[in-house]
Amino acid sequence: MQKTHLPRIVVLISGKGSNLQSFIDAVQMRVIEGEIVAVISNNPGVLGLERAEKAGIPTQVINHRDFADRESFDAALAEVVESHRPNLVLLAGFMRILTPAFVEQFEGRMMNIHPSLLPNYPGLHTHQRALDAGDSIAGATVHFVTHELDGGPAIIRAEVPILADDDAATLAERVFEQEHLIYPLAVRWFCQGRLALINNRACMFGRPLPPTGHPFSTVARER
Ligand code: NHR
Ligand code: GAR
Repeated sequence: MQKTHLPRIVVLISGKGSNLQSFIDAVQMRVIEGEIVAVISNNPGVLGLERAEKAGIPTQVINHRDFADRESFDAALAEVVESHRPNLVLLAGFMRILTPAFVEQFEGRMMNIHPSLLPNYPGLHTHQRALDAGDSIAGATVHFVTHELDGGPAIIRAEVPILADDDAATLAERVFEQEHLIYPLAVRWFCQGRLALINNRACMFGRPLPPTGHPFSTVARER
C-alpha cells in the first residue's frame, strides 16, 4: 500500500472525540481512503486525545489559555496544523471560533460538523434551542468552513425526529448517531476527489450540491 500518497488529514478537537472515533474507524475499514496524521486539542486531558493515542495517531495540545488573544492562539495553531501538510482539516467538536486569517489559510480544505439543520441555529446550545422553539425535527450538517460562523456551504445533512419527551441530552444522542454516519461520508468523498469547494459552493463532480447539502437518509425508500 502506498501510504505516503493518501490524503493527509488533521483533526481538531476540544472534547470527547466521538466524531474523531468515527474517522478512526472509517480509516481502518477503508471507508476513508486517507491518513489521520495528527489530532490537535485546545483542551488538555480530554477523551479524544486518548482515542487518538490508542489508535497510534500523534497528538498535540495547544491550550488557548496560554495565549494572550485569539490571533496569537490561531497563529500558533495554524503553524502546527500547516507543519503536518494537511490536504484536509476536520473540526470535530472543536469549540474555539477561528479567526479570518486561519479560515483563509485552510479554506477549501477545512470542514466542520454542526449539530443543527443549518442555516437554523448557528452557534452554541443548538439542541436546547430547537426544543425551546417547538421544532419537530433536528439534525446535523457537515459544511466547509468559511469566514461566516457555521455559515459555510453545506455538504451533507441528516434529520432526526424530535420526540415529545426529549431533553437536550436525549436529542443530542439521536443526532450523534447521524453525525457519525454523515461526517465520515463527507470525508470519504473529499478524499476521493469527488467533493470540492468551488466558487464558494460545495460541489460533487464539479456540480453544486443543494444549498442545504446532500440529504442523507438511512430509511430505505418505499417502492
Ligand atoms: N470558526 C469559523 N471561523 N467558522 C466556523 O464555521 C467555525 C469556526 C470554529 C468552530 C464549530 C462551531 C459549531 O459547529 C466552529 C465553526 C464554537 C463556538 C463558540 O462560540 C461557536 C461555533 C462553533 C464552535 N465558541 C466559544 C468561543 O469563544 C467558546 C465556547 C466554549 O469554549 O465552550 O470561541 O458549533
Ligand atoms: C458534536 O455533537 C458536534 O456536532 C458538536 O459537538 C459535539 C462534539 O462531539 N460541535 C459543536 O457543537 C461545535 N461547536 P465529539 O467531541 O464527541 O465529536
